[in-house]
Amino acid sequence: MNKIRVFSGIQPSGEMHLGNYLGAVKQWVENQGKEKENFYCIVDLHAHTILRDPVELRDNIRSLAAMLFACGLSHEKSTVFIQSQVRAHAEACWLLNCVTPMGWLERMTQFKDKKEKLNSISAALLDYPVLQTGDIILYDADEVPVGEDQKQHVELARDIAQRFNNLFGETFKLPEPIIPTIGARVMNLSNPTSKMSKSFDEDDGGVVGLLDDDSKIVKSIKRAVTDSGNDIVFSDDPEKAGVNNLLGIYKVITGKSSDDVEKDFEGARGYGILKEKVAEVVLETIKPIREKYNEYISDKSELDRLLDIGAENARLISEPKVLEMKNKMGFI
Ligand code: AQP
Repeated sequence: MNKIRVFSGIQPSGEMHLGNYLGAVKQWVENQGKEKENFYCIVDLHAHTILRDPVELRDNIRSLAAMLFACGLSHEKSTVFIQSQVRAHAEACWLLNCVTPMGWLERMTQFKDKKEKLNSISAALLDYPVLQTGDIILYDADEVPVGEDQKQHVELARDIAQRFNNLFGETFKLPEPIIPTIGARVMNLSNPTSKMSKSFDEDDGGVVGLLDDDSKIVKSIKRAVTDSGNDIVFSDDPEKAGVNNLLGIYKVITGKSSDDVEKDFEGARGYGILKEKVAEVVLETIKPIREKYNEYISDKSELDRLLDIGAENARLISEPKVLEMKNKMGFI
């Protein structure tokens, strides 16, 4: 029986944060223990949808690669590679552009959100989900483990794949988004109604970077916005979004049930103890990752060697697929 194939990606658009880790990368590492074929991609072409400084981008790409290996991805259990080193991705994007109606892209929530926050936007920002569709369907991925913010894009990838199949004959599998039940949306600590994000942190304290030092992390968690009450319970009340976020982080890291999490804080007065405990488990999680990161980042040639192995594997699958697309579309 064929193994389930998994594809997911992450942008080198800044330092990896707790949201990326708990919402996505933690699952990727866990997938390696299952009978699955895993492809994890550093989507650097996506990162340039918002113009990047070349020196910074290059550093970010290697730093993210070191971070992914430090989190536990293994070049033996997963294909870990850089998107721009596998040409089929950019080529598939053009071919898929030709079958994607403009209206499908204009209604993407992430495009609308980013458009609001930026002074000028590129055509590539609108096209981001088409490039992402190519990333996924070139590998005939069955599963795409992502945070909740990416669900709409994976659903669009299904629609585009289906449209291509209808127009040119059965070519692609239709992928499924796999969203974790907890940790799927880690919110900004200073603004708990917005998701934690690499590129947008208005007050510079709402995002926990995996490379932040301990004192910065403790300070950010202590300053996390909460409400004026003192009940430490999960709640849908928008007023309690901050407390809910802290409890969610604690829950996904400890692996406890919601009831057990609430029991840990029974009888506590005020949110000080919650913040203290959350800081404690976050630091415990991040410390070993940071130590391994320092090892990977200090050996550039070894890091590049691991990434070359990944790119080679990725080409073996994606190049024949893009040729199949071109043949079916009538190119010679
Ligand atoms: N706050 C979050 N909570 C849970 N999961 C999250 N992810 C991102 N933010 C959160 C998940 O991380 C994976 C990689 O994300 P990405 O780098 O491809 O892009 P993104 O979703 O746009 O993440 P950022 O951090 O907000 O980056 P920028 O600011 O550059 O756009 C995805 O699976 C995502 O769901």
